[in-house]
Amino acid sequence: MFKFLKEKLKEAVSKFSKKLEEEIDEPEGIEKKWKETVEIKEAKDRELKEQKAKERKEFGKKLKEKPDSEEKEKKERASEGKKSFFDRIKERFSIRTVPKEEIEEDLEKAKELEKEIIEEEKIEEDIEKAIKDEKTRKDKSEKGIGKKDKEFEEEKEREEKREAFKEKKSDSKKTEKETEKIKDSYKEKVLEESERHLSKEKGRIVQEEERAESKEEIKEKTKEETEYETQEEKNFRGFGQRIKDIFTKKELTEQQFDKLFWDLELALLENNVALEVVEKIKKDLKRELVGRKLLRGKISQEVVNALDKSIEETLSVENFDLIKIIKSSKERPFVILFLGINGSGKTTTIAKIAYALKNQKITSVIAASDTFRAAAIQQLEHHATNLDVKLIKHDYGADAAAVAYDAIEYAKAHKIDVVLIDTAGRLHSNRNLMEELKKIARVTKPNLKIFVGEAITGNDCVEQAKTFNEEIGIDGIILTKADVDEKGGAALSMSYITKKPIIYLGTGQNYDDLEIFNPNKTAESILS
Ligand SMILES: Nc1nc2c(ncn2[C@@H]2O[C@H](COP(=O)(O)OP(=O)(O)O)[C@@H](O)[C@H]2O)c(=O)[nH]1
Ligand SMILES: [Mg+2]
Repeated sequence: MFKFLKEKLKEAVSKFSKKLEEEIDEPEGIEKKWKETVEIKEAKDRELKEQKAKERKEFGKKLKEKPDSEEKEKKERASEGKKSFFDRIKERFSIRTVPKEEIEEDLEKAKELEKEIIEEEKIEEDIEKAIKDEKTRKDKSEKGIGKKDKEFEEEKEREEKREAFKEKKSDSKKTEKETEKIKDSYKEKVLEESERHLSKEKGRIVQEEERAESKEEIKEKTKEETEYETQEEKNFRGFGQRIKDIFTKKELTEQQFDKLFWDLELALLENNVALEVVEKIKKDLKRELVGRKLLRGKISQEVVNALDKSIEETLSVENFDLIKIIKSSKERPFVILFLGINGSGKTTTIAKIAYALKNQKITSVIAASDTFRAAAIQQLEHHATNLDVKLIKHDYGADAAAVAYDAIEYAKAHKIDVVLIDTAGRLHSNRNLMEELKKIARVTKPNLKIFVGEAITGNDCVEQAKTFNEEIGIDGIILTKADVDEKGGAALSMSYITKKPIIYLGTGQNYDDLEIFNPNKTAESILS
């Protein structure tokens, strides 16, 4: 069952999905547009990267201008700050710029100078002493003349000493001047160095200020750039998504859908799916697919999902389990009337049900109400004997309703649970036979009226069920010959059109070839 429908549907769905994709996708166009978009984005990225790299390089260069031991110097500056500026300069100068030898030389000179000054003081002392001595001598000579020559010689000697001292003193003055000169140049050097240091320091401060400013500038710029970047990114993403949406998620119009649905429609019709059901499926798919943004590559799945849902709906008429209903019913005997055209499988199906009831320990009696054909009675007799089930029969041509009535009476008398009434097949267009069926129904007041139809007749079967339902009223359907029906359209359409459940599927000519019909499983098996 459903073999052809399944194959055809699969084929049609894939064809339909492919066409849908083509219709809404225009692959080349998208690819080209998408490529262009990506190229623009890549170029923009590159430009931004280069700009960033340049900024980084400049920033790095500026940073490099900083002294290596910036921290150390800062600390030094802090401690130095406590000292006076000039002292600091002097200290730096003496430490850093005057060579050791020069200082030692200066010290040596200063020592010599000191020595000379001490000596000079000593000579001055001597002179003062000599002057004093002279005075004393003069006083003495006034007192005594004999010592005159000796004193004269002494005087001469002193005179010589004085001259030598004078010479030495001028020498010493010369040295003093030189020292002064050295001292001056020393002072000059200090001043010069301090000046230089001062300007250097000033320069460094200016530089540092500049650096801080540029740092701030770069920081500001980077921030700006990042902000710009994010906005740019956002814009691009929005743009990209929009493009993608336009080309991969396109809405399918109703006209497009109608044009494309044709393959699917044909597949359904060819497989005996009733026109009404085809229309319903079309409507469902349209609702699911038209006007919705469909995603590229997911169309086939969306179509399958929509079809699956529609088919499940088509089959979803409240189902019932015959055996359970009989078991739970207090009505005894429980009367079931079987209806359907000639050769649909009523007699065979009745035998199958009697067998199933027997297996459930439910007793039954069969009413041979098909008095229209002689062979029908014999056929039932054969089954009844096989199954060891009571058969109530009248002669060929007898009143069908009377046979059914007898069967019910028999069941009542023998406490038999179920009465199964076979009827003569008749075309649904045959008025007289329909009237006879109505009479049987009136007389027997069946608990259930079951339509038996051949699955393979497809739409005909659906039409018959419709008519029987309208004329007599049916409670459920048994579809026979499902084992030879490869299309499955009737099974799909029957319940949707009659609003009656399919109770069983006849799947062969043996007594146990009767399957409970499961709508969900069927929907699954059609689309799996
Ligand atoms: N393959 C197959 N044949 C069936 C099935 N049910 C009935 N038949 C055959 O269909 C023919 C007609 O069946 P019958 O019960 O006489 O139909 P009736 O005229 O409605 O009583 C018989 O040859 C049956 O064996 C079924 O489920 N599968
Ligand atoms: Mg029959």
